[in-house]
Amino acid sequence: MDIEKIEKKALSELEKLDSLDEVKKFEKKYLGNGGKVSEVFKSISKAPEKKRADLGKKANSLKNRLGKGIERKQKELRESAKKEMKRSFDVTLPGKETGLGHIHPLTSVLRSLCNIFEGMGFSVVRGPDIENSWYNFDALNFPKEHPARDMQDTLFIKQEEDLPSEERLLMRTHTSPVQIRYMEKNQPPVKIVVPGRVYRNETTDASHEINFYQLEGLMVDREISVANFKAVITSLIDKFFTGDVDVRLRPSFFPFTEPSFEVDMSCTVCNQEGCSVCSQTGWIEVLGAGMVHPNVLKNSGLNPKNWQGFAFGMGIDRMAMIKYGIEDVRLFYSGDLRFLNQF
Ligand code: FA5
Repeated sequence: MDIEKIEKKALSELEKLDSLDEVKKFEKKYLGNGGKVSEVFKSISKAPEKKRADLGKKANSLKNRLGKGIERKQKELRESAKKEMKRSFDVTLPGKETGLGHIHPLTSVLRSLCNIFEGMGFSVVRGPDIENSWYNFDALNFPKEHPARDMQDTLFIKQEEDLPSEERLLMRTHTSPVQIRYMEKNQPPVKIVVPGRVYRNETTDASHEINFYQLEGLMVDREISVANFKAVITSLIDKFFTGDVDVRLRPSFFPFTEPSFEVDMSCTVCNQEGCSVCSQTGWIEVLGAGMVHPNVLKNSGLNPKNWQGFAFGMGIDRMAMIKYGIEDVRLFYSGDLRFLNQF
């Protein structure tokens, strides 16, 4: 075997390589197990005895020279890659700004309302978005024929089986079912707020969406009255709104409260001059409320002779609209960054 010839051929091959991957392959071909150099070593044993020492020296020097040649080539290729990088990067060019995400205005309103209630001793609890008719309607004292149960108002889930009406699944139309779920498992005194998304099958306009957010409130103890409700809501309004917002209470009706009322706040979009958000009235309805109906306490396993309380359901979107003077609730869900980036 002509070792010098092998070396000459190998070094000229190495010289032509122009990537680190190729150098790796070259190294395997010559210096790897079963490679050309190991063939040279194997051939020594077959040579005449007096030539073996000389061949051994030559084979070792071939191995060393190829090893050094490979190292030199790798260094050379790495340096030229670095030079190329420097040439193709202009470090003086201005950088591209990556847009930072931020909290959605509804999330931030919801969080700050929860914080205020927590400061007043309320706990924050949650319930499922998919409910059954028992928790959403029956347990809340809705009569069987109440129009809210209609397919036109409620989004029912398609189900294979023919289930009893209380077990029919639906997208919750309000956060009130969590009142029952909580009282079933927890004895009074109860002092909770429940943030969450609710769903309704209705026509949208400037102040109505088909899904929106509510914050349910429930306080049950031995002696709770409307005065406690008014104190809690007045304190919330003072803490949440920075500017002046007027509030009024109107008598209303909900099957799960008696007496019931609604709370309106002055329209900040038009300064009470009349606009599409307040339906030209100057007032925006923000929450429904009342004293918990005795049947609701019974359905939750509590004796209405021992316990009483107030409950309310606040429209988070409407609170956000009043706080920021937003003229259309649908903007919150539009995904329009020109709108969202203002917050
Ligand atoms: C209810 O949902 C009752 N569960 C509230 C309640 C709870 C009453 C506990 C008594 C005791 P109502 O449908 O009025 O009530 O909705 C409550 C609030 O949600 C409204 O005052 C309004 O602020 C908001 N809201 C109602 N419908 C929409 C809608 N389509 N889009 C945006 N906000 C809405």
